[in-house]
Amino acid sequence: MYAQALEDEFARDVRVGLTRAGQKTLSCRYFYDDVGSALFDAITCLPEYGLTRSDARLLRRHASDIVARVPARVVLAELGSGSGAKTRPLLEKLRRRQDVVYYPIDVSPAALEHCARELAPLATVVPLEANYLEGLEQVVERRAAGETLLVLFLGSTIGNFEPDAAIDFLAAARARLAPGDALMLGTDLVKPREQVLPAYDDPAGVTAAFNLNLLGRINRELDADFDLRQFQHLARYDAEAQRIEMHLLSLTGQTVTVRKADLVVEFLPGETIWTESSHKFRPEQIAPIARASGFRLDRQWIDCEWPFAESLLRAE
Ligand code: AVJ
Repeated sequence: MYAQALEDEFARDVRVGLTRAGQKTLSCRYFYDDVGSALFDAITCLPEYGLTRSDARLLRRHASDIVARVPARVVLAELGSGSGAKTRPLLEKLRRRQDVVYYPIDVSPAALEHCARELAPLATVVPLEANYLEGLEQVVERRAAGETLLVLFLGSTIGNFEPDAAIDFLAAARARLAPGDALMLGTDLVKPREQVLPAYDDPAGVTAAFNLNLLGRINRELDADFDLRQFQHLARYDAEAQRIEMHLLSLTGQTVTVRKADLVVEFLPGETIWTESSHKFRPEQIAPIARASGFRLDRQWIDCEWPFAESLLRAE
């Protein structure tokens, strides 16, 4: 999509989210500009945020096992590859068996460049700058006869979707695949509140900066005048809904103008903007999600240090 169309879409989403009756919202999709991506990388290094290390540990530990479960002549695609660091052990194992083609799919050109540079020695890297489903379509178009696809969807990004939307998304991915193709789904698991909450409310304030940067991005890209010092990061855990919620709390009554969204918006003191939900899963919830979206759960690997699951789903 062209830059202008992307900006229009951003402006539209901001207008809709901030004029909604009741709870104001902004989409977590917009966290990841250059500043936000750098802050997310910093989050993954925090001692409180075990998620990324757990994901990487599972893929490292079980790389041989995973590779043994996918047929020869597999092609790898990754939805939201970022720098591709977690994928390296899989490529290392696979290349002993076959030449590997790897399609990282990401909306960030910087991430794709980083990923291509890191992994080019291990595989033929074909970066696709696209959203997940568009990118997947491009991969499928390039598939040769006899090739199987292994799609990686790691990092518990699926947890950002509402439960129904998660199934819709996986079904849409499944619709682009053929029977026998596979999807590796990384999901953060339910864990004690004392373990999960600090991961989203770290004492150094990195997650707070990540959350507040969304307002900074709106200022920069949509010519707005949010005073970031008048908002506060808030993370809460809803155990029943199995999700972390992140909000931005308005510290005073204030009026904000977003010029490129034709918007003037009032905040009451104590009012919040809901910016992200991060759903957590129980291991036994994955098989029904897989079935509801046209897959079968083939195998699951779990890390107990930071409860997290990799689930290999097979397209039926
Ligand atoms: C990249 C979506 C997995 O939900 O844990 C990190 C994003 N938000 N800290 C998550 C995030 C706050 C992250 N995901």
